[in-house]
Amino acid sequence: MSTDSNCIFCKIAAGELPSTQVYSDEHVVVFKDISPKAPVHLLVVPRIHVVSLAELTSEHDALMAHMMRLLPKLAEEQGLTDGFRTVINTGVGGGQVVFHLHIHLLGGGELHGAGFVG
Ligand code: DGP
Repeated sequence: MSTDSNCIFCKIAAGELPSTQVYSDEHVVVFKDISPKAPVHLLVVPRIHVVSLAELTSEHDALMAHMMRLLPKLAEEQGLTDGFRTVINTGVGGGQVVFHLHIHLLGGGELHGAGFVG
């Protein structure tokens, strides 16, 4: 599997760094964001190292479909019965800080608009 030994999310996925994990399977790990922006704030992270949406190829199609279909299941498990927000930051201009593709899953509070600050 393609991983990056300098990547914090690769280390979390490998269990080399701690996280509060809520789900894992052979393709992804899901853990609580260290700096939550809502009562529920999870990060859905592929085990393979992909930098961002901009680096995806057709090789990743099944993985991305898996991640997308997992989101509503996770939301339901977290009690987000009336909806949830997903965010993918891409590149510096998109506010990405950790350069390993991840989907934020947020909910449980008052979320309005698109949350754009700028
Ligand atoms: P982004 O801007 O999309 O790259 O967001 C990265 C998120 O990752 C940010 O909300 C904080 C979170 N984060 C960064 N380092 C860690 C960590 O070591 N553990 C956990 N659980 N979350 C982290």
